[in-house]
Amino acid sequence: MKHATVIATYSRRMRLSLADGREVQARIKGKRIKPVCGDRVAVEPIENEEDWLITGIAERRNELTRPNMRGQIEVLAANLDYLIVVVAAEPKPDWFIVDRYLCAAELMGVDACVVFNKSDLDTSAFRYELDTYFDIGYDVVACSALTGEGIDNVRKLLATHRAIIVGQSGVGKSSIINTLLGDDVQKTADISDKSREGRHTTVNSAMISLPSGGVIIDSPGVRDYAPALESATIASEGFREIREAAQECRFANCRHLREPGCAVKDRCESGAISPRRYESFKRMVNLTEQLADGKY
Ligand SMILES: Nc1nc2c(ncn2[C@@H]2O[C@H](COP(=O)(O)OP(=O)(O)O)[C@@H](O)[C@H]2O)c(=O)[nH]1
Ligand SMILES: [Mg+2]
Ligand SMILES: [Zn+2]
Repeated sequence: MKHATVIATYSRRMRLSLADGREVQARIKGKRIKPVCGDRVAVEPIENEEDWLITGIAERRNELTRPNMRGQIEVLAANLDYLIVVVAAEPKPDWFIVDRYLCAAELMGVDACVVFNKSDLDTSAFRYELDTYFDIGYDVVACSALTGEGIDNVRKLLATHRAIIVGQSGVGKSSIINTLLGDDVQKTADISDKSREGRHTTVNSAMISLPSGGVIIDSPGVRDYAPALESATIASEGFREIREAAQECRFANCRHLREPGCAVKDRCESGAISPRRYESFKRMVNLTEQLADGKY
């Protein structure tokens, strides 16, 4: 038995990188296991075929998840150590989606940054929100995949990481990856968003090694991402500044909604916590409660 890393997924077929560096195609044994990009898998060759067979998945260090329409948890990628949320002036940023990705990163225990792409466009309207993320302690990098401005900073952030790049469709994720790859490397296969229309969608994602170091996973745009949380009470763990303030709430089981002596609410009122981030937190709590009730 050999081990391999899943580097691309196309429905039930996968592309693997074997320990010796060879890349091969593979099928999956049975219907029970669902490998994703970043997984370490056990594989064996299939006689008289070029395909290999995936027989098992090694325990995951972490997984990026989301609930699907049928109330099940879908895993988008595994074994990551960094998350890059890309936003841009166009399409118009949805900061609530940014917060939900950052929430997912916190709960996975991985660091994250916000990359503001298309810095060649007018970005003045977005300065305020970007500063909010910087103040909370996230890396914030402005860049343009078009002009190359700031791309070196993205390169530096990535150099030592196995990162997933996420964000609304059209913000420039694939363009950033292609710019990082440079001219001499084959351009990445376009990750299709089209299959997103149906309910029984297949996630097609790909893991790309960067010449400057690091590995990045590109995944299709998810229109309205939310992480799958075990319970609404852990939502506060996904918001750094709320998690920190919560230590000073009067009640240990404070939900930071209407309880007296809530340090989170106090800091919202004083402006130390962004009201929009707090709103994000409340939405995350509501969404998780709706999911638990099967109402999503
Ligand atoms: N003006 C500008 N356009 C960009 C930039 N980066 C990407 N784009 C354009 O934005 C569109 C979406 O880019 P793409 O990389 O496919 O986005 P993805 O869906 O996030 O992978 C394309 O038309 C790109 O040419 C940039 O830095 N500046
Ligand atoms: Mg793309
Ligand atoms: Zn509280």
